[in-house]
Amino acid sequence: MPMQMGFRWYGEGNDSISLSDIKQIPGVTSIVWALHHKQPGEVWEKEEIAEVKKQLDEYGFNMDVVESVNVHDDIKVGLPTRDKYIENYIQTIRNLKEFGVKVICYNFMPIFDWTRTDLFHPVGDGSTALYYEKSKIHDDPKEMAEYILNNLNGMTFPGWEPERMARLDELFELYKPVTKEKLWENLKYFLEAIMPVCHECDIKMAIHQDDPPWDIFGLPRLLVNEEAIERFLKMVDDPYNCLTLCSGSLGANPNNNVADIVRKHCDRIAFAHIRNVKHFDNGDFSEASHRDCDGDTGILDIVKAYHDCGYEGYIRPDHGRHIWGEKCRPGYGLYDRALGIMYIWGIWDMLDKLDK
Ligand code: DNO
Repeated sequence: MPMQMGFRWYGEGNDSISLSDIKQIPGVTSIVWALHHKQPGEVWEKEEIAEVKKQLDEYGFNMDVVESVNVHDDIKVGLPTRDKYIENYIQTIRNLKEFGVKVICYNFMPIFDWTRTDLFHPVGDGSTALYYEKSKIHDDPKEMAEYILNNLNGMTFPGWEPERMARLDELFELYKPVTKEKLWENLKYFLEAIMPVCHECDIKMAIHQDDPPWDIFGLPRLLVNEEAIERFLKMVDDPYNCLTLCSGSLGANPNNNVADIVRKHCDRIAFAHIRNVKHFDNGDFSEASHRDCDGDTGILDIVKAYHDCGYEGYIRPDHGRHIWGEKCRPGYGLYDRALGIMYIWGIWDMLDKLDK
C-alpha cells in the first residue's frame, strides 16, 4: 500500500472549497475533517459525525483522519477538573471509532495554535502567504488574536475559538504556574489515561508540533525539535502514541532536519503535513510553495525519506499560498494546495518508478 493522500476541508458552509473541487485533485482519498462548531472538551456526538460521513460518502472519500479534536485547557494546565474532560475525550474517541476513524491529530500548545503576524504577506510574484515577523510577537497577544480573528472572514479556525480568545487574560493567568516540565507531566497524564481506549478502538493519537517551534508570549512550547520528539515518544512508549509530523512547523527553525526525523521515527508517524518555509536572516519566515527550491525545508529529502521508509500512513499538503486571486481561508486555498499535491505525487511516483 502506498501512502494515502488527504486534503483538509473545513466542512459544508465553513469552507470556500467544495468536496466536488477536491474530488478533481488526483489521488486524494481522505478528507481531513473536524466538527468545527465544537468547543475543546465537548463530546463529539455520533449523529454529528454521521452527518459528515454522509457528505464524504457521496464522493467516495474516507474520514480516517480527524484534525483537530482539541484538548481542553484544564487538561493542559492540570486542573482537578481535567478528569471530566478526559472522560469526554474518551467518549469522543469511542464515537469516532464507530465511523472507522484511524488517526486523531491534536496539539498540546498552550492557548494559541499556529501563530503568524501576517496572513496575507506578498510573496513577490503576485501571490500572498502566511508570514511570521519575529519582532511583532513581543507585543500584545490580544492584538494578535484580534488580527487573526478579524481575518478569518467569519469562518472558524480550531485553536482560535472566539470564545476562548475573549478570555485571554484569564487563560494567561491560568497558565502562569505551568512550567515546561509541568506541561510535559500534564501531557503524559492525558496520554496515559487515553492509551487503553486508543488500543481498544484502534485509533492512533498523533501530536502536531508547536508552530512556531519556540516559546511565544512567555508560554512554554514542548514539541519543538528532534530531542523533544524523542522525549515525547519515549515518555509514552506505545505504538498508538504517534506523531503528526509537520515539516513546516519544525522547518521554521533552520536547525531542525525533518528528513532525519522521518528516517528515525517513521514507524511512529501516523500523519504527515508537508509544507515549505523560507527563512530570513533576522528570524522572520514566510511560507512558500511546495517546490523544494522555493524554501529551505528540504521537501525533496523529506518526501524521499518517507518513500525510503515505505511509509503507508496519511499525508496532506499543508498550507498553500493564496494565488490567482482566490478568496479563501488563510493558508487553506484550493489552488496552491492542489499544486502541492501534484508536486508530492511527482516525487513519489518517480521514486516508485526508479524502484522498479
Ligand atoms: C495549521 C494546522 C494546525 C493543526 C493543529 C492540530 O494549519 O496544521 O492548526 O491542525 O495544531 O491540532
